[in-house]
Amino acid sequence: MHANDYIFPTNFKWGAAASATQTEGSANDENKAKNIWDYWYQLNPERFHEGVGPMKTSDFYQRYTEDIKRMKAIHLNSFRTSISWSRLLPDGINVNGEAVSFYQKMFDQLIEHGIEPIVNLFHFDMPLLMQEKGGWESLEVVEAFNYYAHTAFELFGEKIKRWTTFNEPIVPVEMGYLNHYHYPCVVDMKRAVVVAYHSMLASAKVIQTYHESNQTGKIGIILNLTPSYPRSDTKGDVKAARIADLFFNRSFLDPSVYGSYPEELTELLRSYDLLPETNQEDLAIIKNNTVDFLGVNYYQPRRVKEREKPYQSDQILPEKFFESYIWPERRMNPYRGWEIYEKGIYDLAINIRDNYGNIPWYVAENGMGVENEERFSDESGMIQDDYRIEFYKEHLKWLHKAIREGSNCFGYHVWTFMDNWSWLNAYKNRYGLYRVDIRTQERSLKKSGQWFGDVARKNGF
Ligand code: BGP
Repeated sequence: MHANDYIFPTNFKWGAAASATQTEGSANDENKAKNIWDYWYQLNPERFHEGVGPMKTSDFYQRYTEDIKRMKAIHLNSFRTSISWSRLLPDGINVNGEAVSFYQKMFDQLIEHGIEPIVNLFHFDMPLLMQEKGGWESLEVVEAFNYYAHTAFELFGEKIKRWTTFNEPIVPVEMGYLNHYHYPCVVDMKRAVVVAYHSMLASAKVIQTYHESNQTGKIGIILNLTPSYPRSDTKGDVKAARIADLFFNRSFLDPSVYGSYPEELTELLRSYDLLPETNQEDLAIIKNNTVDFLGVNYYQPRRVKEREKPYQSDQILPEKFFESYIWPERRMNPYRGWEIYEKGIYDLAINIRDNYGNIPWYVAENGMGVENEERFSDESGMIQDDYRIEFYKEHLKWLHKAIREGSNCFGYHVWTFMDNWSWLNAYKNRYGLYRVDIRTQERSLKKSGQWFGDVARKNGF
């Protein structure tokens, strides 16, 4: 081995991530009920980039057989996606046989090709029926989610050995209840806290259900951890970063791994009369049902400073306690407008190693979005995305260093396998290893796909 080789542990998972609503399409199938995205698109198509909604996406529901062959062609040994709750249980109770057969066949084909499916239960796609009952604000929905999870375990548990309860539970809280981006477009800290708490309760209940049934796999959660860096080491800046970390990371990380909330967070919420209603029984469920592993999505860090501008809102929102800050050495993704900071992946790995019991974890998403990516195609039509190769390579180097230093990371998943539809951004930011022509649905391998396939085959680079 050369000094510059980056070879990863044996059996390392090299994969890609996706989610049901962003790839399946066939959203209007008569057997599938609406989720909040289908519904919201009907109400406000103009909120979606270029008016493109979740109906068709990349048509994975129809084309999965070919797509799985494409995964195999680039040597992936893992694929993490989600099940659509509103497709599997359109009325919340009775299973949709067509959906069962789709998921069964898709999982079987993955396994036949040596690709492990890692299956997530909730990726932002609340069934409309459940939102009408109050979404995550409602304990009835928490129970309904547990029922859905139980059904999925019974149906697919023999094939699926790694499950996750949620993807990025902060997103529905932040986007849906703090800043008016996602449906139901509420700005209300008190309600946001309830949504966050109930998501954790729902996750713990599902973990309990899993562990108490005859399942033989593992179950975890996927969190988007944003390392929170202070502008300086002054007391004020450090505190600002600590509070941002409490809100955006630790309010999910601590209950997931330790079954309890950081005291400083609880105290802070209490002092503003924002604590949700809890009871001993539910807190015990959270305490006793922690995750077997973590999935971590990493895109960019959070940089903050002590608040300097007067705080305007009459509500107590997280921003009351810090302001974002532009690091002078910041490097931006020139094609999408997010900071690129590769070392962040190392810092979060070391944080998990040192502060979260070195729990097994994997990178569940890491990727570089690019607008108008067609401009980078060569004469043959192949996207020459050297910038993305560079992005992966630099992140993988830091990840490799963390693993060498004892981090218990078992896999790396790019976001995403093929260009897909993304919430309000629709097809604005392209991330795929494969390009998708959204008019013809034709897929073609990008240069980064070729490169990543090589890395997967050699278990490193
Ligand atoms: C993550 C989500 C994904 C995906 C990704 C890229 O937060 O888990 O679902 O959307 O972000 O986001 P975007 O397409 O908005 O750049």
